[in-house]
Amino acid sequence: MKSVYIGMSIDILHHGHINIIEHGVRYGEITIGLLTDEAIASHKRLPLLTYEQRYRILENIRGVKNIVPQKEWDYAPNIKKYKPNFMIHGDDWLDGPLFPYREKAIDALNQIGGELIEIPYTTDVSSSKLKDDLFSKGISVDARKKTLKRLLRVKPILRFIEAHSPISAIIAEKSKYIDNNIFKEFDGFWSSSLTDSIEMGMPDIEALDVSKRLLNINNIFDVTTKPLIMDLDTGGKLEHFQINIKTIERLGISAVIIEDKKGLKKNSLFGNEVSQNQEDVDAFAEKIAIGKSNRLSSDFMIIARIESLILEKGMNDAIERAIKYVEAGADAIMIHSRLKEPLEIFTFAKLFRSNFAHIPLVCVPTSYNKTTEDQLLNVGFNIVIYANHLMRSSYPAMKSVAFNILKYGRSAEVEKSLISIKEVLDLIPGTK
Ligand code: SPV
Ligand code: MG
Repeated sequence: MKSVYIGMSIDILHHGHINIIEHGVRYGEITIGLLTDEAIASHKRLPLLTYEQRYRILENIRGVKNIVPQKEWDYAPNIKKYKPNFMIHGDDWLDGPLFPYREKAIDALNQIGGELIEIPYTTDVSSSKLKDDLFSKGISVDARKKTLKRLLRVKPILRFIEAHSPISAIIAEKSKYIDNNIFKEFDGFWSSSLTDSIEMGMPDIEALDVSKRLLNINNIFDVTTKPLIMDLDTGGKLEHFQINIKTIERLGISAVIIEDKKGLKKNSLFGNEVSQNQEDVDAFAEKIAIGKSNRLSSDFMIIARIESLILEKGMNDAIERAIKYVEAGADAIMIHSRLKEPLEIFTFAKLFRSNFAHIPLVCVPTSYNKTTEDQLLNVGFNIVIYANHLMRSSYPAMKSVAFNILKYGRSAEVEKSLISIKEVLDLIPGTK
C-alpha cells in the first residue's frame, strides 16, 4: 500500500476537503498533516476550533488513516519526516501567497522520491469566505474573552492597538499586511485610559468613570470580534475594584491592567514632571489578590503594571515588585518606561525572565518607538501594545481639514485627503 500525505487545517469542514480526501484514497493510505494552532496563527487568524477539536472531526472521516501534527505552515519538514509516496494539494497554489510553499514541498518530495498530485481546487466554497461570514455576525462573549489566553499559548508575540471608538476598532480589526509569505494583523484592542479620556475631552486622571468607559467598550464589541485588554488605571478603591472587575469580565474583556500608583494618578509619560506616587508594594499585591479572587473564570487575566522605572525608583525596585506581584497572583506583568532607548526595558525583561520563564510580559513602546517587535520578542516580551496611535493620527487629520475649510471658504481643497463617500458606503455593511 502506497502512502499519501495531505496537509489541512479543517477549521470549517466543507466538501472541498472531502473532494481532496476522496481523491487521495485512490493513491493509497492517507496521513493527514493537521496544522497546529501555532502553524495556523503564524499565517492567519487563530482557528475557531482548537487542534483537539479539529482532530476529533477528522478522525471520524472516512478514508483518513493517520493524523499527525503539521507544526509549520511549510509542508517540507513533515514530507521529509513521513516520506510519503504522494502528496495531494489543490491547484490553488500555482500562484499567489502559497506558491513558495509549493516550491519547498516539491523540493522535499524530490529528496525522498515522492510525487506531488495537484487536483482542481473546489471553487464553489472557500474557508476564508465562510469564516468572514461567521465573524460578520459577531462573536460570543465567552469566545472573545478566551481568545487572549489562546493567542498567548500559540503565538510568540501579540500586538494590540488602541481603539477609542467603534470606528477606530473596526480599522484596527480589519488592518492587514500581506506580502509574499508574511501575514500580519493586530491580535486585539487596547482600551487606553489616555485616549478614552481624550476622546471625551477629559484629562487622563481617572476622572472618566469606569461605567462610561465600559459603555464605549460595549459599543466597540457590538461591531468587532477581537479580544480587548483594558487599561484600568490604578483599579481605584479596593471596594470599587472588586465590584468593577466582575462587570468588566462579564462584558467579555480578556484582561485588565492595573498600575501600582496611588492617589491622583497622572499619565505615565509625564513621569516625575508631575506629582504622582507609587503604591506601597504590599498594598498593591493585596489588590491583585483581591482582583484574582473576584474573577468569574480563569480565562480572565489580571495584569500588574509596574511604574518603578517611570517614577525613577530603580531596577531593583521594579524587579522586587514584579516578584511580589506574581506571587500575589498576577497573570502577567507590564513594565513601563518613558525613555527613548529600550535599554532599561531590556534589562528588566532579562532579569524578569531569569525569575519567571513563562509569565507573560507586556510593554508599551510609545517612547522607545524605534524598537521592533522582533527585538522585544528576543528579550522575552509576549505582548506589545501600541497605546495611543489611532487617536493621535486622527487628530492632525481633523485639525488640518478644519483649518483648510476655513482658509479656502470651501471644501474642494481638502477632498483629496478624505475617504470618498463611496468608500464610506462600502465601509459599513447595510449603509447603502
Ligand atoms: C494609556 O494608554 O492610557 C496608558 C499607557 O496607560 S501610557 O499613556 O503610556 O501611560
Ligand atoms: Mg492609562
